[in-house]
Amino acid sequence: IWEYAPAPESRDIANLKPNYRMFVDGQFVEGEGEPLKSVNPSTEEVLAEVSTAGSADVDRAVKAARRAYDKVWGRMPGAERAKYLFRIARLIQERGRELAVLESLDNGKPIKESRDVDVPTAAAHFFYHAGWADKLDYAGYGPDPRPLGVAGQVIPWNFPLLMLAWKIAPALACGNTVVLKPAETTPLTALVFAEICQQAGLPAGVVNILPGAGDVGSEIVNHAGINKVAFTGSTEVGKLIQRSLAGTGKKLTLELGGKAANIVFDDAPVDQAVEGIVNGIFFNQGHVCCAGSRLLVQESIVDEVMEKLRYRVSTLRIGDALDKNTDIGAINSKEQLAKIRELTASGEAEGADRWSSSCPLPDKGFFFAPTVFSNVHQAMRIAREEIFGPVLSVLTFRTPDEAVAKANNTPYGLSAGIWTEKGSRILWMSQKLRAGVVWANTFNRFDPTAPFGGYQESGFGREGGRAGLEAYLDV
Ligand code: TXE
Repeated sequence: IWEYAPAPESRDIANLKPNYRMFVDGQFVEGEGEPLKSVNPSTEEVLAEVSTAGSADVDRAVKAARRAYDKVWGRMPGAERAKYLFRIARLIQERGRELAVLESLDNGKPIKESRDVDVPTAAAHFFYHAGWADKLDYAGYGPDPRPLGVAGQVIPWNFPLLMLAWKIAPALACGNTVVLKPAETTPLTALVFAEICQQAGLPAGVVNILPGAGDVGSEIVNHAGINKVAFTGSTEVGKLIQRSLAGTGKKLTLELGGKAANIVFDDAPVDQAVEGIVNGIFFNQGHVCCAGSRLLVQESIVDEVMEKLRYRVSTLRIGDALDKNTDIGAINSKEQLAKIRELTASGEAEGADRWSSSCPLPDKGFFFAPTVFSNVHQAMRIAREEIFGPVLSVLTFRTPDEAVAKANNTPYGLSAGIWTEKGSRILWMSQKLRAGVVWANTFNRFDPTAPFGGYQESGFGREGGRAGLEAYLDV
């Protein structure tokens, strides 16, 4: 099944440079921190050295963002801001192939995903928010919206460019300026985005990009000059940030982990559901906060679903991210691979039945075969904890009430999926499920017009849609 002629995308398109510098006040500059090495997880080779920020750099960036806010961006008419956002959106499209190849090199995600999902959706976020910028000046929007000031934004490594777009586009549309830290394992597309800001003629200081590890993130969010913090990452760090901001008056939105239920009823078209299950958990190696990591199948069809699912998963191709045939790329880092191995070992130890695809794995790189656990109980760690990898836990249910109870039996609440032909059931379930987004007969659909965000320990605040703007406005 897996023999095919490799057709890799050329890495030359990424225009890789040996060194990348941080972006402060409209300039690329060396940081005072220890440079980090960004690694290609498909091959373990070092891609580039990246300078990182020290405390003085964070301070400089926040002050540059404040100046840009006070003197230019915060007082610019919305229609003018829109022009910059439209320009950025078009430049993301123009440089789309370069960004896609660079993203796949740095992150390990299959080129067909970075090309067809990450890059176009990032551009779509800028187009969408460009459309809002001038509407905010219109009295009909609502009670006198005002920007907040300087936003400190910290993003993870699973969708580096797309998470940047989710953060920067609404902030800029509303008239805020930004200091953003990309994740330490995936800083490269953020720095190409900084070039795009220069190309678009964005005034100096409106966007500042500071690579570095968690300590830099912590310095940014705790800097007194920051008015609003937006974080996407682990629940653990989200809670730390929430605690450290208590009493500061800073606005905060958190987009944290998840353990989504993907629920298949016995009236669902099984082949379509199987595609949705596969997409739900194996898209982006399962490095997705809203991944459908718990499959709940109605008991009467579990054998049929499992048979079709195993066959389908066994056809997925695992390999180099730049190979256009790759379905499942590399795990982003050695640390994440170790976490996935530890949690899957716990699943076996706790008595679940493990099945993994026998697709050969490349000799080098951080790879993990897609894995399905059956005979899973709700108390097991693999049913409760976010694995953030290509690992699915299958549970069963008999009635819709039982499905809701099991789906909601989690401290998280980011997303859920339902597969059924019954429209009334979709409406009923989507009211009962405690999740920020409920997909019906589809999964992992993202659109800038739709607010995205969690309940409970998945965080609070929304990104996208009108609700997403409100995170960057005072009214
Ligand atoms: O996350 P961290 P990690 C989950 C997923 C994964 C686990 C650990 O389960 O296995 O988290 O991943 C920055 N103050 N998610 O360790 O540490 C850090 O530098 C400020 C789900 O990579 O939360 C990076 O830029 N910032 C998630 C970002 O936070 C800090 C996506 C995320 O890293 C900081 C990623 C601090 N004290 C992981 N410490 C999702 N919701 O999609 C670290 N950072």
